Amino acid sequence: MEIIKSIDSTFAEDVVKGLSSNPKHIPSKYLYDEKGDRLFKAIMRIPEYYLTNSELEILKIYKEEILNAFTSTSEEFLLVDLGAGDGLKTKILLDLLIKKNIRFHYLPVDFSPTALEKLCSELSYSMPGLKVKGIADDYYKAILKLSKEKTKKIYMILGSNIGNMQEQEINEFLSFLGQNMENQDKLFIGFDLKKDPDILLKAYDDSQGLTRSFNFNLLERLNYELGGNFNIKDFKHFPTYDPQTGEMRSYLISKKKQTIALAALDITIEFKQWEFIHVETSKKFDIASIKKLAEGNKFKINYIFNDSRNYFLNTIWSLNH
Ligand code: AVJ
Repeated sequence: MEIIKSIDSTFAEDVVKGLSSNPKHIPSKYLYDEKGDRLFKAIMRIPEYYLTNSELEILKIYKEEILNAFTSTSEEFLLVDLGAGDGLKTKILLDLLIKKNIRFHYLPVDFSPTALEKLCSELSYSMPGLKVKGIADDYYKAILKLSKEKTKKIYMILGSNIGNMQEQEINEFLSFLGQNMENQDKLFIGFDLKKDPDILLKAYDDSQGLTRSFNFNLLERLNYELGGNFNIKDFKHFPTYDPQTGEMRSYLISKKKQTIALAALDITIEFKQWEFIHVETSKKFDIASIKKLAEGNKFKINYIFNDSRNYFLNTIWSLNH
């Protein structure tokens, strides 16, 4: 097992920047510390968080077609899993690749080194023949590093992870990826679709309260890692859906006027009553917006796969020049 780690300690900087902005916000990647990883794993397994089952259905039904679309030769490739998490969905493809004796290396990329370590050691145990190398980094740095390798690459972004970015960031990211891809490379990318807001709101405010704990864990992390004195009872978890932009957004709203100290950074943060921290955006898409993203960033869509409820799409892209 091999894990390449290169994470700089920008957490404190990003927190200070985000909490001194108006509106206050914290990048959602910081939701995933050890407890956050555990909670997200649990969220992925509840039916109200429908995304997992929809994407699993697509992968199970179309795995052969998907692999055929990745490559038509016996040439070795790198399967780069951006935001691999616990690999629940990827394992369906890995199983089939191994069964078909296809030559490839699996490169899970995840911002969370703990999630990555768990995934890599679990895989080296359950799939002993698999060549796996974890990359604990953000997407940009990982792509830049990998662009220097000549081997064909299949980039995967599952789970609608791309929806965590704002529209402009998505475009910046896709254009960056395109510039660092070769004609033979492919992008396998999943999109959560716009749907009944009641379904969306339940997915981001589940009846077991797991999503609530997941979001509140960010305040606990600030307390634990930066000496904060947030009292969770003084905040309210509030998810909301905007049907126009397709953005599902989660806020932590201060129920009262209060001053929070972050002792490790020697700063205080003022909250007015009902002032909020924006902690996550999970954008929802439709076919037209997905086509626009592809075309606007010099990609073409080769394949589109959907689940039976039409909740989710997985698509395969290549460069369009
Ligand atoms: C892992 C980013 C796809 O936005 O749906 C789940 C994270 N947040 N429940 C999402 C998440 C709240 C998830 N992604």
